[in-house]
Amino acid sequence: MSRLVVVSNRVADPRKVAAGGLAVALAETLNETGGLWFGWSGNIVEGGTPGEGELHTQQAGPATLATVDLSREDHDSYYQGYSNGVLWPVFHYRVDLADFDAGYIAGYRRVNQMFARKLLPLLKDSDTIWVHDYHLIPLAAELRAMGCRQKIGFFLHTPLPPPLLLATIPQQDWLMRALFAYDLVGFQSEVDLSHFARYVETEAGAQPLDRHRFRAFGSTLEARAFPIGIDVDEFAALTHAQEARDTYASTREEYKRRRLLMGVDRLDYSKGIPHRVRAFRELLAQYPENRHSATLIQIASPSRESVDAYADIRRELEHLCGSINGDYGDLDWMPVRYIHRTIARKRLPGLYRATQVGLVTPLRDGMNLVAKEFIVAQDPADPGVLVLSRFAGAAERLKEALLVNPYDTHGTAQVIQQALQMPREERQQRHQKLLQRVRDEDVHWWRRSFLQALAAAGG
Ligand code: ADQ
Repeated sequence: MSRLVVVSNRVADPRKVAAGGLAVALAETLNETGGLWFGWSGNIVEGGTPGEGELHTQQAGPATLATVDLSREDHDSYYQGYSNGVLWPVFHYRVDLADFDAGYIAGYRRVNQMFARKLLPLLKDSDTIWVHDYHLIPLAAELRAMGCRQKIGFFLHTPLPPPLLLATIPQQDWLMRALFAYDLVGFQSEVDLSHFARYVETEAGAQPLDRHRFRAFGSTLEARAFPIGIDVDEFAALTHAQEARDTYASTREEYKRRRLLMGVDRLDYSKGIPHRVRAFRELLAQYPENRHSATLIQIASPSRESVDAYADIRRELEHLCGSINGDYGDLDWMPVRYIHRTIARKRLPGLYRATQVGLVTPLRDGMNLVAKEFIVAQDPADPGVLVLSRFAGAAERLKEALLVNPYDTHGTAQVIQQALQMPREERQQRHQKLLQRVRDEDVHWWRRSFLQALAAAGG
C-alpha cells in the first residue's frame, strides 16, 4: 500500500481518540502506511513574514506530523479572511455574509503556495496525497506547477452550492480550474456532485465523459459523492463507558419526568440554531401541553469568534433564549438551557441518550455528524427521535429521520410535536433502519471508498 499523505488546515495527533473527527478517520491508514499529516501548526507569528513559516515535524507513533506556522497577515487573509469570510459563507449559500472586496485572495494563494513548497521535499514518488477542505482547493495546482506527479485526491467537507451561487465568488473560475489538478474530487452528497457537474457544463463549457468523469481545462477529473460517517464502534463504546453512563444518569435525575430536546453544534450561522429555538417557542405556543414538561438543551461550542458574523449569531441566540425563558419560564421550569461551551466528547453520548428528540436542523451542512452520533447513542429498546433538516447532507441517506425545512418555523414545531408523540414501536423501527445505515456507511467505509477510488482514478 502506498504511503498516505494527508493535508488539511489543522493537524491532529491520530493517537488521541479524543481528537475525534478526521484523526479517528485517518489514523488506521496513517499508521499502517507510516503516513504523513501536513498542515498549519495553529501558531500565529506576530509580525512574521507573509508566505513564510517555520516547519515543525514530530513522530506520532508510526506516522509523522509536519506543521507550518502562519504569519499574522497570512492567518488573517488566508484563514480568517478568504477561507472563513468568503468560501465558508458562499459554500453554505450565505452570499450575504461574504466579504468579497477585502483582498483576502492574495493571502489564500500565498499560503497554498507556501504549503506546496514546504510539502514538496517531504514527498516520495509513490505517495498518495489526500487534501481536505475549502482552505486548500488550489494546493494540487500549486504542487503540479512544482513538478509533483503523485496521485492527489481532494475531499470537500462543506456543501458545494449551485453554479450561479459559486459565480458570486470573483475568483470562481480560478478555483474551479484548480480543482482539475486533482485526480479525484469527493463531495459529501449527490446534490453537491450534481452542482459540480452542472458547473462544469454551464460555466466551463465541458461535457462530462460519464456520470463521474469530467474533462475541462485540458485535464480529466473524476468526481463522486462519498458521504462521511463516524466511527460507530468507537462511539458505541463511549456510550457504554462510565463517563457517558454517569452523564446519562445525572441528566435524567436533573430533568426527572421532563422530556428533553437537544441541539449540539458549533456556534455557526449554518447550523440554524436561532431557527431551531424559534421552532421550540412555536411548539410551546401551539401545543401548551409541552409547557413545564419539555426542555430544550442547546449546547453550542464557541467557534471563529473574531469573525463578525459569529459574534452576531451569538448575540441573537442569547437574546432569543432569554426572551423565551422570560415569556414562558416559571419558578420550577426553564424552557431553554443554552450552554455556550464545548462538552467533553466522553459525556456527549450520555446526553444524547437522555434525549427524547434530537434536533439537527442546519440551514445547510455538508453532512452533520451529530445526527449520526445521536443515532448510535440511543437505547434501541426506547430510542429518541431524530428531527433532521432536509438541507443537511445527512438527510440524503437518513430517510427514516423526521425531515424538516428549518426555515418553516410552524412546520418544524409540528414535526417536533409528532416526534414527542411517536409511539415506541415506530421509534424502534425507524431507529433500527437508521442505525443500520450509519453502521454500513461508517468512517472506515468512507476512507476506504475514497482511497480505493483514488487508487483507481486517472490510471
Ligand atoms: P462541522 O461543521 O464542525 O464539520 P459536524 O459534522 O456536526 O460539523 O461535526 C461536529 C463535531 O463536533 C461532532 O463530532 C460533534 O459531536 C462535535 N461537537 C459539536 N458541538 C459540540 C459541543 N458543543 N461540544 C462538544 N462537541 C461538539 C464539517 C462540516 C460537516 C461535516 C464535517 C465532517 O461542516 O457538515 O459533517 O465537517 O465532514
